[in-house]
Amino acid sequence: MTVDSKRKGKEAQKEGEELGLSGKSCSNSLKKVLQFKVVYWGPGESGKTTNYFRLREKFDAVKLNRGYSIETTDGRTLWQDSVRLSFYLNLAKIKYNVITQIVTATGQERFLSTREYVLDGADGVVFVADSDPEKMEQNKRSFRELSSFTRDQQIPYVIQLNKRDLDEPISVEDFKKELGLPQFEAYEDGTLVIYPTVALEGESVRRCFEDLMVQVIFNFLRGELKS
Ligand SMILES: Nc1nc2c(ncn2[C@@H]2O[C@H](COP(=O)(O)OP(=O)(O)O)[C@@H](O)[C@H]2O)c(=O)[nH]1
Ligand SMILES: [Mg+2]
Repeated sequence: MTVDSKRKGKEAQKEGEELGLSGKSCSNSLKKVLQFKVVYWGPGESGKTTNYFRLREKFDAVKLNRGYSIETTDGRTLWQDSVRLSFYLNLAKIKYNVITQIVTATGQERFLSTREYVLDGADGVVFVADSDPEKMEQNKRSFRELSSFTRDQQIPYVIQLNKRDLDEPISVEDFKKELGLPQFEAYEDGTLVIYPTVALEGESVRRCFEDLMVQVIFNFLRGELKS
């Protein structure tokens, strides 16, 4: 599960621009297996389960399990969705098999304790917010909750502003103001401050996931270098 030498880790950072995620299976050059857990977090009905279904389709060729989802009688997620995706990563001439378990938490108030549990051992988080202006309070509450659970852990995360196809979505500018995020578009490393998506159509779902995975993987490699 680990990257073996510091030398390789350093090269990996230097040659970060060569990094590429691929769903394609590969040959005998496979060297390492990395395992991660990614949580989709956000208020109820923001599109977390939809994200997960779309990802499952996009990585269909290499998915390891079918994923499961338990719903309440009104069709909402009761416990959590889970799927494992397997893909390959080329980094500094090393081929990694990255296996990622993806879980989504229920947004329903009465299951608060299960939401906290879902974050246990998370290597990365995608916060899925709703573009419906009427859902802003819920977005903010859920974001605060996430921050309070992850405050001391420095888990990499990305923020997705979903349902951009709504008739009158909140403007990106207002959304950023409400959440206290910077108004510029991207950070220095190229990741976006927010990822506008239409999960229903799978739009930008994969890019958002991949940008998070790059952070997750580098975070892991940095940890390896220190130890
Ligand atoms: N218009 C629109 N509806 C969406 C989008 N993504 C999800 N939905 C709908 O929002 C509802 C809640 O989605 P779901 O994925 O179950 O939300 P969850 O509670 O966060 O898991 C469903 O009816 C979805 O079809 C989107 O991008 N646009
Ligand atoms: Mg759900």
